[in-house]
Order: sequence, then C-alpha cells, then structure tokens
Amino acid sequence: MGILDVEIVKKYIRMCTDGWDQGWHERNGGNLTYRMKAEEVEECRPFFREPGEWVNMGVTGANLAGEYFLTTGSGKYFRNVEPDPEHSIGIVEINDKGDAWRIVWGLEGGAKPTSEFPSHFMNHSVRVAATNGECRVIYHAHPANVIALTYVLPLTARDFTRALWKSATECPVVFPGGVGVVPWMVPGGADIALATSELMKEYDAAVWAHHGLFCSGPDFDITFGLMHTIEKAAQICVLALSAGQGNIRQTISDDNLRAIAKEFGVTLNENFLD
Ligand code: 2HA
Ligand code: ZN
Repeated sequence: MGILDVEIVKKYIRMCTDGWDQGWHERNGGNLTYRMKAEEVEECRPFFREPGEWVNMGVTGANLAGEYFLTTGSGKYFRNVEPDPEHSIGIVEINDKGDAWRIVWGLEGGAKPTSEFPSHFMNHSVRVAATNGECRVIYHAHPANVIALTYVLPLTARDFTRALWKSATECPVVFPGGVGVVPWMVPGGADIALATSELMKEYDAAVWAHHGLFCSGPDFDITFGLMHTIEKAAQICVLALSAGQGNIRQTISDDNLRAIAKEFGVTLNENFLD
C-alpha cells in the first residue's frame, strides 16, 4: 500500500487523464486542485515527507487556513500525471494565516504547485464560502471551442450564458446560475486571481477570454461534468454558427428555458433571460 493506492489520489489522477483524453491540456496547459477532507489527509499522512519551506502566495484566504490541497505542478503535463505522479502532482499544506503553502508530498525534483495556484486558492476561498463548505474542486482547462467563442461573442456573462444555454437543452439544468467572463488578463498572478474569484462569488464557472475555462464543484464527477457540458455546448454553438455562416434559423427560446427550469426544479439567473 502506497499513497497511489489511496482512493482520492486515484480519483484525482483519473480526472487528469480524462482531461488529457479530451484534448484540453496541450503541453503544460491547465491545472487541477482538490481540497482534501480531514480523513483523506490522514490516509495520506503516513506517506508525507519532511515539509518544505513556507512559500507566500500573494493572496490570502483566511477560511482555508490549515487545509491540504492536491495540486498539479507548475510546468507539468497532464499527459504525464498517470505515468509519473510523483513529479507531476503533489500535496500542499496551507499555513495558519491562509497566505502560504508548503509541499508535504510529491512535486519531486524541485517542482512547485501550478502557476495558477493563486487563482485556484482564491476560487476555493470564495466557493467554500458560497457553498457552505461543499466546494472542493477547482479545474482549469483549455477547451478549444469555449476559447473560440471568446473571439466572436461579446465578453459578457449574459452573452456567454445565453449562447451556451441555447446550444444544448441540458445546459440550463447543469449551470442554472450561468457563467462569468474574465476579460483578457496576464495569467498566473494575483490580479487575475482576484478578478476570477470576484466572479466565482456568483458563478461556479468562469471563462478566461482567449485562454480557457475555470470550473468548480463538490467532487470530480460534477466538476469534470461541468467543464464537459460547457465545452460541448460551445462546440455546438461553433458548429451551428459555422454551418449557418452566422445565421441561426431557430433556437431554444426564453420561454423554453423557463419551461425547462420549471420541469427540472432549477432557478435560472433571471438577469440572463429576456
Ligand atoms: O498551467 O494553463 O494558465 C498552464 C496554464 C496557465
Ligand atoms: Zn491556462
């Protein structure tokens, strides 16, 4: 029995492989973090090493003090997570102020947590608060069709949410709150982390213009499913706009959306309905 036999670590690795298989993680693109449950930390603790130095993050999430996160490594490839987890992923502990991490397992050979750790961390902080502690997963990927839409749709939550809701009937049920949109910003730092986490107070997914998508959720199935559903809807939108040369002959109406919401017992974000 090693740490790679621990169920949560196996599920985390499987999600990385699934994202790679979807084509969302060219080279070192994308990153995944998971806020571990106390019992999962205890299952992994026998395999922890002498902790590394505390490293300040430039952002603070006081409600995440003392938490442990599984994280992909900066510059690491999703393609390599399954064959070489020790160098590709790791576990970090957060200090008692919620502003620094230290490595307790993995990220061998001097690797560090993902370059987007500040964004993940701030998103965890606001999603934990918004969901009464339910949210555990933050997932960033580079799905091509979502990115393509950021070149042709206005960069507003309303425009993206309406386009996606109307591109596949299940969408309003899967993300009734809609999706946020972050304008183009330099990735990897505190500024984009704060801008994204402002949106994540309201949405469980946020598009990064000309870059990718952030999704959050309570577990791997729901979070992967959200990424998959949004990207599939974006693909349909791109196909329909391309095939029709920009002309849409018919679509799902706002009354249709309201009817879906009623039938499935979800509350749609009214700001996005006409
Ligand atoms: O990890 O996706 O946003 C590489 C990235 C940066
Ligand atoms: Zn990225």
